Amino acid sequence: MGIQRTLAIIKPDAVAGGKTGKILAHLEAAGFRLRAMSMTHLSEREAGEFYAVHRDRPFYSSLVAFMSSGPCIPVVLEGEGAVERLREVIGATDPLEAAPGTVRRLFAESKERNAIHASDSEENARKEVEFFFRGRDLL
Ligand code: 3AN
Repeated sequence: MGIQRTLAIIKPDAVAGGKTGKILAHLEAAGFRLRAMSMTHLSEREAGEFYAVHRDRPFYSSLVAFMSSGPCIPVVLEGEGAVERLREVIGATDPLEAAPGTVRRLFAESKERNAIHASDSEENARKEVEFFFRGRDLL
């Protein structure tokens, strides 16, 4: 599988709840290396574009409102098989279903306000890294 890069976003619920440091520590302890990080407040248009694949889902407008409700922290993480590994480390979408010790089980409030996003494929990881970072911001 080799070394991969993937995108995580510490979502507005976790940033506002003062959980950023703990989540980053958790990711570093899980073996990921940080390659880029920023803090940004997505507009509704940007959040809608980022989640465009979910446009037809019933939770889309609520998700877009939540993701543009406050600052979030996109980070690029690198490591062996990083895409799949990060999905394991964050846990299931719903924190009630997420395995013990996963980021969502530890830090998420609900299925929507679920603390962290992670790319779900190598192709989406590339697109999502590009959405937030380019050029010299990516180390
Ligand atoms: P994941 O983030 O685990 O890949 P997706 O891609 O199915 O989950 O959903 C994207 C985001 O949409 C989730 N992170 C969550 O914030 C929100 N979401 C997913 N399903 C629901 C739902 N049934 N109700 C409310 N929000 C949801």
